[in-house]
Amino acid sequence: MTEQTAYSGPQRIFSGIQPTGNLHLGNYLGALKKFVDLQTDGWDGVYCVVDQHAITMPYSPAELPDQTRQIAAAMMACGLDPDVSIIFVQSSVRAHTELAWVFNCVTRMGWLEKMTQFKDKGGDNSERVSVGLFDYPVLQAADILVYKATHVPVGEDQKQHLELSRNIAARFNQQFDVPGFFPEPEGLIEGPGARIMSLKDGTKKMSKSDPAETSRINLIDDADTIAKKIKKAKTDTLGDMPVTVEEMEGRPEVANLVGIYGAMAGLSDEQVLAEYGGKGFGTFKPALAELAVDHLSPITTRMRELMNDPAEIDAALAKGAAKANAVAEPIIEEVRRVVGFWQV
Ligand code: AQP
Repeated sequence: MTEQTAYSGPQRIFSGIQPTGNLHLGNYLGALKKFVDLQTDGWDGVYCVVDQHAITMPYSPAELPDQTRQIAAAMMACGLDPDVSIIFVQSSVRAHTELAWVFNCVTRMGWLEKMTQFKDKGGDNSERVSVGLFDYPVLQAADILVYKATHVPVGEDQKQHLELSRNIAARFNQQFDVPGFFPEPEGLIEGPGARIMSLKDGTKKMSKSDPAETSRINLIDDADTIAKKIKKAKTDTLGDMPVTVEEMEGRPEVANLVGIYGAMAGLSDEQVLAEYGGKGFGTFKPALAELAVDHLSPITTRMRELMNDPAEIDAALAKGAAKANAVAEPIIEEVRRVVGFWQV
């Protein structure tokens, strides 16, 4: 076996978002906002609406195209520029599923059996959920590696899946004796907004699939709705706002609201508490609502404009698919050769 050599190709970002419902503040702060910051910093970025992941759970085929458009609209409304970054839909680049099959034959069952998201989503019903849901992290590894992406901005919930992608890359390189062929992608997870929690339960992540609408702020909520949801957000009966970060310990709902404020204002928890520590929630919540509305309303407005002009979104996605295919095709071609597939 040849000695381990590290990947030495170009650095590239990949990240994806599922078209499975309304995007929320967690998706925005944990993912979309980071994408835009990275674009501003000059990173080469590939951003994907992962419709093939969306069909791993029950869904409506009739609604999927519009939901896909809505995620693309959100990406563009947040500031991703289709002329700078690659924005496209997963199913329009066939190389993702082709590489996923190769990775299925590299991945060990035991690795997937450890994935907590499958356990959470499958619940006690794991006998009845789709094989696709179980296999989802392998497709996710293919999504990233078919572009030889080196960095993946995601929320903390995706940490385990990213580790799996690293293991798959390393195993492929070793099994086929192609050191450094695939990079072992690194997460860009840390930072404010990595884990935004439900407004109703500070121990549960904010999620599209939570049946309680009041648990999340959606990117398409109007100003009134945002203010009402923040007003109703759960706090606790331990009195006013904590004065120090230590005092937030054991107050998950309050810590979440402070974190949301900080992530949007670009402030640390300490800085937020320096301003609001010791004050009542009657002061803090309206300030948070105002900040959220100021921050989100330009995005919401632009998203609505784009949704009213689907042709603009579709044209951007078509351009993105062509650019994504141009990157992925030579890589999948190399994979075909490495694994010994018949050359036509
Ligand atoms: N609560 C969160 N805090 C920070 N980041 C989050 N992300 C999701 N929830 C939070 C990040 O958003 C990106 C897109 O996620 P996704 O739509 O592909 O799937 P998800 O993580 O499964 O999102 P949801 O809302 O939790 O959907 P459901 O309810 O369908 O499972 C990812 O980078 C994710 O980390």
